[in-house]
Amino acid sequence: MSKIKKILIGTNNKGKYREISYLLPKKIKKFETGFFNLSSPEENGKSFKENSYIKASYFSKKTNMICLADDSGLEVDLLEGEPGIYSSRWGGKKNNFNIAIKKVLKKMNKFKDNWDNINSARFICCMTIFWPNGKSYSSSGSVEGTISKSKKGKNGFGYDPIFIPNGYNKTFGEMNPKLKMSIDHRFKAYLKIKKFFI
Ligand code: ITT
Repeated sequence: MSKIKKILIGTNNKGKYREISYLLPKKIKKFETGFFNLSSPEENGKSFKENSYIKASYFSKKTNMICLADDSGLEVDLLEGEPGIYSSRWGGKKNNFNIAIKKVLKKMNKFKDNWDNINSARFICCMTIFWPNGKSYSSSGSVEGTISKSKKGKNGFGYDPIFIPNGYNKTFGEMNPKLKMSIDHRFKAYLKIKKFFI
């Protein structure tokens, strides 16, 4: 199997792009969707896996490059798994995370009495690599944690300021980004596809 030497990172989310590029070996040549002026396809899949496949195949077919796409999100047990695959949409058309975070905290506050009892949540990530010959490979990873009662920290992106991974007392937003990227859902999904690169 020949190793991948250059890849299109199929995301229009800057935070994700930064983290995926950090995970990939330095010597791999990385391309952004912006380089090809591509906007995202409609994500009408029913799972993280389906949506990551939709993105990876779409961007690969548009560019004839091997593409790595990620579909990810936050599942909160008290909210019966919401926002889940709609994590990005909770931020509205402009993907505003202050709005998305407020929505989570507001919904959780409705169940205030249960928050401490049922405070479990997880980030999930599914990555798909799609090759121009139609071959694809998907992997997923997750990280368990709890939801902080208020926003903390300015690092990372998305829901990072309210997610406290199990075993730590800081949110991903407060944590050193390198530490986050060595324990999170994206890192765990990446470990299973690493073999295609090194
Ligand atoms: P692309 O589809 O262009 O990749 P997107 O932001 O729309 O960008 P998703 O549909 O996969 O991507 O939505 C994932 C959302 O889940 C993302 O916008 C964040 O709100 C959240 N999320 C995923 N991983 C996260 C992480 O590591 N830290 C914080 N929030 C994360």
